[in-house]
Amino acid sequence: MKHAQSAPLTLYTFAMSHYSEKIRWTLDASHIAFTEVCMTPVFHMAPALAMGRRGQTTLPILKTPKEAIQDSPRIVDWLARTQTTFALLPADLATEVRAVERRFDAIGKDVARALYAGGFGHADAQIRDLWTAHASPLQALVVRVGYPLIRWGFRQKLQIHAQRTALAQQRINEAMDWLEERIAQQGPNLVGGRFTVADITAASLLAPIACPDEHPVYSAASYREGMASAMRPWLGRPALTWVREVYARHRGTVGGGALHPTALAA
Ligand SMILES: N[C@@H](CCC(=O)N[C@@H](CS)C(=O)NCC(=O)O)C(=O)O
Repeated sequence: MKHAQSAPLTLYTFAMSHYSEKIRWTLDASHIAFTEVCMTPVFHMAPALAMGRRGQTTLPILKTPKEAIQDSPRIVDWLARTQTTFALLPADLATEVRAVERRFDAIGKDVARALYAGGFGHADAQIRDLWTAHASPLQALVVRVGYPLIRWGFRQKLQIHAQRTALAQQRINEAMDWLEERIAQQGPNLVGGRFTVADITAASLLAPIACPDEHPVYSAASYREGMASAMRPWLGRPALTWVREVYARHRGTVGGGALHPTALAA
């Protein structure tokens, strides 16, 4: 049975994660109150495993009074099932919306891969700052001292090497090609002339490259400068203009209460 939001929800995220932004935005756009807990890489693993109970360490995780839901499409399922104010997955468009959601979820790791591949080495200071922006003093010390090792771990996990990074670029290009063709045919909403989870997913997953002004992390000067060379292959793409326009039109206030843009703006 659907019910209006009454009990508190907690969203566990990384501030800079595009999958986290997808759910943060979905909650904001649905006027569902939540508290955000921004986690620190490495230190997120044990809590994510314990909460998710799926043998996975990914964020976002949405904690409700009854359960913890890991994986953004599963969170969307839960919102659709339970929340009366959730109107971003109209029944008559659901199949198509979910297909577009899957299409852009599928390039999330490629976006991370491409950005870290370009950022590691010459934007390490910015990446260290991002990884420690919400850390306790002890966590920050561990991440700063252990940065070379953690970076190595990221390289292994995301398979950051020339061949895989080239494939990531190609897959991002294909997603942008699809998006540009779609908006040329259908106008600014990707499905059914309405703002849906399809638009939120595509815009969120490409936001780390589009750097919309409304996003507290991607709008920071240090982020934009640090990632500039990694983002260069897509400079001027209409798909990124679309992302910025969707943010300007629909993003509104960023909720959750845990993002501290000033900490990242230097
Ligand atoms: N399928 C997942 C993917 C989420 C994901 O890959 N999250 C990344 C951050 S952008 C993450 O948590 N990485 C750390 C880890 O895997 O331990 C979803 O849609 O929520």
